[in-house]
Amino acid sequence: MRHLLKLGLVFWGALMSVTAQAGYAFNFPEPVTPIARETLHMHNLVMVVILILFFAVFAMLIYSFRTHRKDAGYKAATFTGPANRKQWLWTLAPFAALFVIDYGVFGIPAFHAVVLYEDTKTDAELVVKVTGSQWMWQYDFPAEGVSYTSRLVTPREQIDSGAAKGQHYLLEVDNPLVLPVGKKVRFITTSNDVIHSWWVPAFGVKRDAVPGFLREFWATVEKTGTYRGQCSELCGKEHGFMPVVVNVVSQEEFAAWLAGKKQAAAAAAAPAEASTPAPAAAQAEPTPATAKAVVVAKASPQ
Ligand SMILES: [Cu+2]
Repeated sequence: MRHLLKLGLVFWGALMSVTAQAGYAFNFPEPVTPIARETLHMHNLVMVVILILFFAVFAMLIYSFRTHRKDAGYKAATFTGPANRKQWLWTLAPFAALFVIDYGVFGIPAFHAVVLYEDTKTDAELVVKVTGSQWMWQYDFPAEGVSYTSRLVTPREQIDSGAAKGQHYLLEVDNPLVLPVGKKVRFITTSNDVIHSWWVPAFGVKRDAVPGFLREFWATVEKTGTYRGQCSELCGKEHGFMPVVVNVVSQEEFAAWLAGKKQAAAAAAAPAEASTPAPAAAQAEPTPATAKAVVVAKASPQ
């Protein structure tokens, strides 16, 4: 027993020193949306309750092993089911406790979190369509007529270990999604080819982008900043190369960015219209987007 205690103390000490050194490195990212906060709250609640149960059950087990030993003269009971009131109580009390914990302590907040997650429409101020493709994201602001793709920009040398890896290795894109702070954004997601999943851990939302279906989620980001995530549904050989980057900015900055995007879209459309009589010339000049796609395709390993 003394050895067991010593071993436990050593293990506990090691665990504490690791967590102390790492600070919050092992914790979840700071939640920045109501859903992320509620999810983290649920997780913490469940962890506390199951840890209490774990230690209580193990304490009882160890006590029973020690006290009811055969070499201590203990005789095993012969009954096979609850026979009197006391035994019925000991049988039903844990069942009742688990019932209350499952359906009350966990069930009510979990139900609330799910209802909150599904409420994509109430007071939504902006709609963003997110389309997954092998292997990039397309963002559309349908009401504003803005549409663009977002691709990985980490140089191939870093991926092939020919160069030192950058700070945001595999988590950097050419055109990040830009969102206004404090506004409820309704996301509609779908896919062009296989199932992808748009995931930003700090937002606490993740929903599969399924070809042929429109699925929804929402986020009200409460803090400006750059948030990074990844595709989280295995979608092919470059599944790990289609990150998500979201810049959350003030309402004014967002309006300015959106106006700039609209202007760029109008400018891109104008020469295309002018060159309609000569389509051969238009084909010969690749746009920056298609040129990049060719480079990416050539650089990817076979
Ligand atoms: Cu994907």
